[in-house]
Amino acid sequence: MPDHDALIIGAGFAGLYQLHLLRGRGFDAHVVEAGADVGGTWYWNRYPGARCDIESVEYSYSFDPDLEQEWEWSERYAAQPELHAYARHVADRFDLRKDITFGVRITALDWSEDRREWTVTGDDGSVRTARHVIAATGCLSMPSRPDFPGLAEFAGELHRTSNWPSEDVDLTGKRVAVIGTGSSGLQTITAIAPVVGELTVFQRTPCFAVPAHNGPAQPRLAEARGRYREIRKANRLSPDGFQCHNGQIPLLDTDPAAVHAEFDRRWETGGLCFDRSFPDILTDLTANETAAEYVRSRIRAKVRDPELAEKLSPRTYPIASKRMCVDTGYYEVFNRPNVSLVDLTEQPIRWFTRRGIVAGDTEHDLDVVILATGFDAMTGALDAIDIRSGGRTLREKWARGPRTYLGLMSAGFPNLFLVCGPQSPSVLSNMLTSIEQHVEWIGTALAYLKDHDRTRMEALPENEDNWVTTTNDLANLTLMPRAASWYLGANIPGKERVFMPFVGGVGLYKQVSEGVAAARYHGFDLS
Ligand code: NA7
Repeated sequence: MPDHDALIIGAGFAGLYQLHLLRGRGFDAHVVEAGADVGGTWYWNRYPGARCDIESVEYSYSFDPDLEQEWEWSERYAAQPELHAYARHVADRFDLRKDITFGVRITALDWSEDRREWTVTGDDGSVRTARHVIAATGCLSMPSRPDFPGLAEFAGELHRTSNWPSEDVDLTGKRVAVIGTGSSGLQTITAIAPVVGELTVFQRTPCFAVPAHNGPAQPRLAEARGRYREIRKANRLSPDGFQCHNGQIPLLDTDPAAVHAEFDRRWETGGLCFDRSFPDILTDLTANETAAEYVRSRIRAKVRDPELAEKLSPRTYPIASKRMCVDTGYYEVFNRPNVSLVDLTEQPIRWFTRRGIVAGDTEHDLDVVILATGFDAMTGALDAIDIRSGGRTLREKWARGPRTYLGLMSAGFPNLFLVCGPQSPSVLSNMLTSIEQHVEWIGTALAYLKDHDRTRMEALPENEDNWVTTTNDLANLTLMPRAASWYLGANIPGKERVFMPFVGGVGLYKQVSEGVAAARYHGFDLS
């Protein structure tokens, strides 16, 4: 018999719940985690200002009503320390730590068809066997590593938002550069600008940021506690996995004054529901441009220098085709005398020196460089593991883009489950909603196998092909693939450009994936 019924890779929000759920159903499950503590994303990304862009009452577990009632969120949008504390609380409250090995990174998975088990190797040389492996490895967990010439020469401090030191980093009065203006860059820039001496922001592509209007979690938390079941159910059937009013009337059929009023209303409310104002924003370029121009007008109103405002205004991709950011005073930071912007489209980074960065013809003298350059999204963490089955690696199979059935399994790799894998809603949704749905789907599948005396489950190639085609076709109905985004791997040199998440929404996906399970796992081979 293998060492474990299920080995779970990762003790982030997905791995913790997967362990709790499988244990509760009588499985022997064990988690292996590379970090020194639980929390996943919220363990590693502890940079200044790190904060969730979904409200806490929705970015939280729904599986235990007592947990929902007892945990006190302090802010509408929780910051990293609070999210990490929440993960730690969950681990302790459900006594999960005793089944977690910390500080070991899984390097290889090898499937034995004879024994029907995976051999799982860690970077400490440890070897475990398991009937099933569940990759709760996260969608944004493998940092991208841009190859800046001379980076190793730089004599100052170098930090990455994706792996921020646990000890205090003192930036007071220093000359600091931030490279990258996605969510991590924005949050870092906003947090450190008042502290540092000089801040130079290196921007390759400006982002669209909508205001958070963050504040105390109450009274919304108390209101949510009174009707959590209703909220969670609605979230699971919604497009995005959180509460958004999805406008039904196309922007192009709406009077311009009413369009403006609706944008104003959403801007004042704050958060990511801005792009859900009208159903054609993500499908029609003219509608999209109207929304984009609204945000640009807001940027112009916030940034005093018109030239700078223009540089901060995205013009090269449709709004919401790259992940929008949720900010608290980001644009206003550029009115500070100690903050400057380097537009990399005009002055590309040429190389690092001992003293700083040469961009265009200018050398920027720096004490600290912060890389907020993003992730090898969705596939990076799996690609980093040597996953072998039947003489083939998953890396080889996915060389032309990831292929899965429902984002849950990949044909040829039996008993390997992915939590929020490519071709599932994952990063386009509230991750907590999607994580819970996947964890429960996987738990139910393992229970079904056990109850029916089966030891092997594999996605069938023809169903996988159909699902990959379906997800690509759906994406192509929208403007999403028009941006050079990490959704399609465009941020990683050499990565095949394939739109990876399922754009059909959480609710539709739930119906399909649970329908498949109800039809005795249609499209999977169980033996
Ligand atoms: P993102 O959103 O991928 O942002 C990374 C940023 O770094 C983005 O502005 C990139 O520009 C920039 N970047 C990446 N590589 C380079 C190089 N080589 N040179 C200059 N600039 C570069 O990652 P985040 O960590 O901010 O956010 C990830 C998600 O976490 C976010 O979407 C939320 O879901 C939470 P680009 O746009 O590629 O031109």
